[in-house]
Amino acid sequence: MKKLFLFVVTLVMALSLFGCAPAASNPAAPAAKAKKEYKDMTLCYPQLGAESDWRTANTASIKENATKLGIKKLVFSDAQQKPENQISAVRACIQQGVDVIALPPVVEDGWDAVLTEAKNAKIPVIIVDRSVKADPSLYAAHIGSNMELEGKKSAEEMNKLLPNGGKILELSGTTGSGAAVGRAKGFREALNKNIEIVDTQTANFTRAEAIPVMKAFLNKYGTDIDGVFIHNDDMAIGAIEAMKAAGVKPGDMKIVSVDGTRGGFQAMIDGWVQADVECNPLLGPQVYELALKLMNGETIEREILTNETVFYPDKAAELLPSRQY
Ligand code: GYE
Repeated sequence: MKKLFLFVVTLVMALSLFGCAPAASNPAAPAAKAKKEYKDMTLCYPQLGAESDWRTANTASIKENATKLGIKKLVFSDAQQKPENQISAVRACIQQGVDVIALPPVVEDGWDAVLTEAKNAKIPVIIVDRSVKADPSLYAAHIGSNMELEGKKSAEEMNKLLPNGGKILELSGTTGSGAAVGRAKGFREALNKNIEIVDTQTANFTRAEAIPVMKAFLNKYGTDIDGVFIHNDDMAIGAIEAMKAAGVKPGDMKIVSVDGTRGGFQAMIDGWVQADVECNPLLGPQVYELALKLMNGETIEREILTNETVFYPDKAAELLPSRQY
């Protein structure tokens, strides 16, 4: 009887000891959940195109940082500025079950359906660079520039360049893109009343398209134009080519451009561009940092705006060698 009692006591003690150990690593306990690291991350970046030097630098920043941080996989594609291609690329990423989608949307509209699909699949989406017009509950955050502010800064430069007013043209970015819409809006809001925008045309942010658009402008309005607001440096370079061909001299028409690429700096050095409003494409580090936070369910900021400045010809030669794009 005594032996049986001892046996039971020993058994109970052994069981309780045994039972204690696994309790510390109870899988239900939050402390036990391993934090995700960059090496666990598959990120989808359905790039919108390769239309400009800005875009090339943005792509490089995403690719280089994927390697530098050692993420598991980057699913990269190029939609060639076609919204339908970009939507298909997002859909393919949802099917692959990536951890996070970072989307630089070519245009603002048309995202609700595919963003809903991502949400249903529990894949967080970070909107990068340009904005979307979609229900904010459909994406986690936006990282990029304040395009309206860039437009406002551009107008302030044009106001300074044309203190007595004048006639100007606008070479716009892709129709319906957050960058073009925001820049056009901010520009109009801050432009002096004595400056008239006589015409506006898109050249889709490309050098190649800007040449015929500027040529047609010059044919139509002659050289009776005091300035041109150009939504990016690539289009400025194309427009300058058309101006040269038409006999326009640097400074005859004041040019305010956006981005601050090496090409834009060179155009300032050559006297063609009078002010270049910075737009920073090097968003890779911020994208991955935010994506990791989302994978770990951490609280995040919904709107992360890039700090940007304005560059002028007087410092262009000095700064050009240190420009990264
Ligand atoms: O200014 C332009 C590019 O969305 C901010 O897109 C970006 C714009 C940039 O093609 O060069």
